[in-house]
Amino acid sequence: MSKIIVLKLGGSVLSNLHPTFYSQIQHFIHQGKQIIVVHGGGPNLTETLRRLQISSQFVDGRRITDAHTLPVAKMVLAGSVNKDTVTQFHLNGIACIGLSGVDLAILQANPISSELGFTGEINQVNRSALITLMNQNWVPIIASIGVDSEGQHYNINADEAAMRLAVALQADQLIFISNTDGIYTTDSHGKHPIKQITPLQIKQLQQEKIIHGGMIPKVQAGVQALMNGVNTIHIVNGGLENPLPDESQKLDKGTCMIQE
Ligand code: X2W
Repeated sequence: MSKIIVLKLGGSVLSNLHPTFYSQIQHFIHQGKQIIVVHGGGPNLTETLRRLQISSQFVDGRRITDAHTLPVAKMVLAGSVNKDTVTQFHLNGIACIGLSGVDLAILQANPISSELGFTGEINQVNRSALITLMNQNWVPIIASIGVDSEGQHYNINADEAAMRLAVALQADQLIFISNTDGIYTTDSHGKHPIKQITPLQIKQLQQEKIIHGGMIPKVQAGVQALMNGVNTIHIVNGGLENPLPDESQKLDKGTCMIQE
């Protein structure tokens, strides 16, 4: 079985990760596991665009990336967010290397539709580059910017990028780390987190609009990863103590597992 764990770090949780997150990663590395991080940065990007008076528009959780938005996406995601993330890992004693999907053409992409502009989807992953980096015991920390054969860059939803990497590497685990307790239903008694969910239940909750907005690419990516050979998929709250599931606590608080 593969010993690769792909972590997707949502932009909303980057500055809010529980300190035990880093000790868990160190523990995994000690156990001989190989870690790859894909990070988002959507909220930082939206805020920077707002300051530049460029509006943000989304279709089903994916940003429409026009010619004004693309250079800002590269600047924020591959620039400040990537470097800030690398620094946090470094300060917590984890050897890592910050890259975007453009470097070594790790994320090869094409446009999704004319409506979404320079928003891309990944059609190929440079696996051998990632394996070479991981064999150096470096954790690759990747910003979700892709490139095509003509050199055009694309903004890629980071949940989708993490899923593609996990599938390409046939990872053992794919863990989406955000600032919410996975998926939950709400009624007059409050919030009810869902601990385990199947692709069929996800479809139903999407139809009922209980799963909506930014959760859509996340659960779709989770289902696709599951269908394409990734062993376990989790959605966890990175602000909680020991947020990453290990063998004994796969269904703990703040954790949602997507299962067949
Ligand atoms: C995302 C990339 C960043 C991202 C965006 O522009 O916001 C698309 O939607 P979070 O923090 O994980 O949401 N790209 C195409 O996914 O960030």
